[in-house]
Amino acid sequence: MIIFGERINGMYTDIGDALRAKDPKPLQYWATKQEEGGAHYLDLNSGPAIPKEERAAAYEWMVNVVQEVCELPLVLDSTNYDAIEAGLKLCKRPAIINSVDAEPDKMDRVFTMAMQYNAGVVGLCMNKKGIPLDHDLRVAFAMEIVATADGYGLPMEDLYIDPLILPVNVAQEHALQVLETLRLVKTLSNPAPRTVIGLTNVSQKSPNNITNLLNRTFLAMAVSAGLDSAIMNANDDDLVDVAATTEILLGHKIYADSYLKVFRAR
Ligand code: THG
Repeated sequence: MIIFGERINGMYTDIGDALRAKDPKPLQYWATKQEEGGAHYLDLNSGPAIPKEERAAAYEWMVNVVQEVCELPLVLDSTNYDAIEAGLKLCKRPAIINSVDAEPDKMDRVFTMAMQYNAGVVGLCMNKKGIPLDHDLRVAFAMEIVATADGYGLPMEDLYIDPLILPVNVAQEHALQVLETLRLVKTLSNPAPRTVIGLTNVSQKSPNNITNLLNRTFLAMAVSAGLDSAIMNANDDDLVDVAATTEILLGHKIYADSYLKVFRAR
């Protein structure tokens, strides 16, 4: 399981305020804290905090302040590709572009950048018409992305297909379709692409007393279906423990009594 820490996102008020005030401290606090929690990558998303024309400069600033305190590689989470490219130029380690959908013009721009900067890519199972419910349509979008990535020479281990999980409180029927998509994506090519979800989406706007349970339960179900990585709360220790335990129970890692400690030391 590869953990992408989700917390440096302008939708959180402390990060949104820090982005507007150019205050590095909250970003640096969460960079270090997520690394301690078990994150392997840090997702950086300016969210709506920054107007479009200032996003490239904001991304340069975010990448620089995070890299001052933390060695983890970065996931640049934006639909503004000028902002992503500005960030990629500054990344010290190979980054991941999050994200592109199955639209040909966008894929051309993103896969060209990925090859130029040695970056990975998150490919979303949707197009300009939106997110389909049916797993067959999601998989068809995944196949277009896999074929295009392969045409550019991107290794499948650098492609992360995201079936797109939605909040269960308003889109309950999507969860099962996402699980089926994860299973089928692993049959599209050999080697198969990697898979990722924005796990916390599933519990968004559900009551506080059940959000952690939803996230932990869906993570276990999704890993069993073929999930390799998740943008998630790296500071929910029980959730990170679930991630470690799925690896043991699926036989991806060899059991030792100390497997939780081993997982966190990686
Ligand atoms: N796929 C891909 N990238 C993504 C997503 C995805 N990036 C963004 C998002 N989805 C993943 N990141 C988050 C971050 C926070 C929340 C959900 C997803 C979130 N947080 C709190 C909550 O549970 O309500 C509260 C935020 C607040 O305090 O305002 O919902 O799906 N490729």
